[in-house]
Amino acid sequence: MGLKVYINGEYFEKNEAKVSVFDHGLLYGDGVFEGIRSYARLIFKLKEHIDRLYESSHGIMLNIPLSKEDMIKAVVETLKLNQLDNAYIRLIVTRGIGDLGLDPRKCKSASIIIITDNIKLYPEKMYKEGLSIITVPTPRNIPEALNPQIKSLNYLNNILAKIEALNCGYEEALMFTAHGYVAECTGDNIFIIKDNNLITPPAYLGILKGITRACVMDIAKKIGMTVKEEVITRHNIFTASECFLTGTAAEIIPVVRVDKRIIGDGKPGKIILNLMKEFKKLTKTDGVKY
Ligand code: PXG
Repeated sequence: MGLKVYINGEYFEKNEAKVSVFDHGLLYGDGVFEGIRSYARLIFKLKEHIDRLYESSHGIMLNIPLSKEDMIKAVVETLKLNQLDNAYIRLIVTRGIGDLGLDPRKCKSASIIIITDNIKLYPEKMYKEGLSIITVPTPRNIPEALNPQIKSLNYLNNILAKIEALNCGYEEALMFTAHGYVAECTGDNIFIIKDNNLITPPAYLGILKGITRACVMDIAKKIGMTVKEEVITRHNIFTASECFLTGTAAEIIPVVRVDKRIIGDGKPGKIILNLMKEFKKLTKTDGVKY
């Protein structure tokens, strides 16, 4: 028996799980999503992800036809059905089926999709040795036009940046704001460490307010670091003692080279390793059981 996918209250086999070509999620990227993880049958930061999903949908005036409680129940039920212990959960809400025009009023009801699958872990080498990343020319979307705080289905901005990195032989791209400040990577937030300070760009610059980002900031405070949300430049990254990325899929991943410049001593630093250890502990104890 294969994995089942939830679509609007019904379950479909993976191969049969399909959406209409008239769905505005496909036609226009008109929708929102979340990527969530579970660890040993504990859904990590589920409430935070659900809250962000509803904030994103509110941001695009998309009404989700399920209460948050029912959405949580649907996620839990899908995980149970698929008997996944460690899962990657993709929650998608699209504007739904409409006609070929932009008009969202033609879409009578939102479509809700819950995909749960086995998590594909990044190679262990990346965590042990650290990542080499490259800055790219495509700036992050300006928040006045399409705010990156909305986790929308329109990810072309990030995909273009990813392509630029891949074209240069790098797996990850560091993006700037239109004004040239450090923003984030294509699917991860960025942090630097300088002395006992943990510094990350503020959300108002136009980045996704990552849930792993918030979690790492909490851990850092608990271990006595000073946590700052500050505008940072490329220079600040080059002169940092440690640098890392955070995201639901990647968790905490050290960065040891940016634009071929070595950060710190070129190896995952002591503080990062400690944050990774504390984060791992949290994923084992914190979460909604199913
Ligand atoms: N920034 C962006 C632009 C993201 O899309 C994050 C930061 C990290 O946020 P969380 O809440 O996960 O700590 C994300 C999350 C992937 C993938 O395949 C990653 C995300 C979305 C879709 C795919 O790596 N991002």
